[in-house]
Amino acid sequence: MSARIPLGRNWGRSSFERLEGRRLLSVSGGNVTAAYDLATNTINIKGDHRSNTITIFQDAGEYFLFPDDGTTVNGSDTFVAVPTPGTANLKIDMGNGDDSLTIGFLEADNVSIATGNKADGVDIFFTTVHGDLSIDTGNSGDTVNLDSVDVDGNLLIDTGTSNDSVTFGGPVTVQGNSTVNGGNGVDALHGKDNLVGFGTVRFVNFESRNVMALPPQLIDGLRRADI
Ligand SMILES: [Ca+2]
Ligand SMILES: [Ca+2]
Ligand SMILES: [Ca+2]
Repeated sequence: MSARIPLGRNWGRSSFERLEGRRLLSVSGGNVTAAYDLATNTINIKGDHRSNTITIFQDAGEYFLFPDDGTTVNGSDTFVAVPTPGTANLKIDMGNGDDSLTIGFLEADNVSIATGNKADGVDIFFTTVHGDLSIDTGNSGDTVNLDSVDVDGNLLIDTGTSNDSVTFGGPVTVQGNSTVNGGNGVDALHGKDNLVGFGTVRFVNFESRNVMALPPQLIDGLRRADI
């Protein structure tokens, strides 16, 4: 299948899905749309109410979106390539459902991620964000894992209600300010020593964490109750 799948087209999935009853009964799968907006230099990626699974990476000036577990991207069950003039903003809204988003081996400007209700997983590795990286996983027990990530702007992670887990599995460097908020629930923070922030670093609302000695520059901004 050609990698040059037109973006934003309606591929008539609804009629196809009526023929394939299993998809109607299953909450996994669904379709994710990806469309590049030149005016804002943004790739808008939108999931639906089902449990969508996609992986995004970059190669040779194109962003690639790979669906898995029955999910499609712009109707394709293989992959979609999104060519852009240079590094682009990624605006990702996975919608409700138990979504799984993996981002790796890419460079982007601002990256904003929302995963909505239900239990979601967000994994980001070997990625450089030239602007801000914001991750909002909404309600339910969500998992966020960052490993080998550089952020030139600010980092904002908010895992919302229910019992969530945030892991800095490898080095994460943030030039701006970092706020990692577990929200309501009993939230776990792992590997916080892997986060090196040159601005203020705040870990808030985490009830369990693998406590490591914080470098003095990371103390600034920490609320006493959160240490
Ligand atoms: Ca979804
Ligand atoms: Ca969620
Ligand atoms: Ca929480």
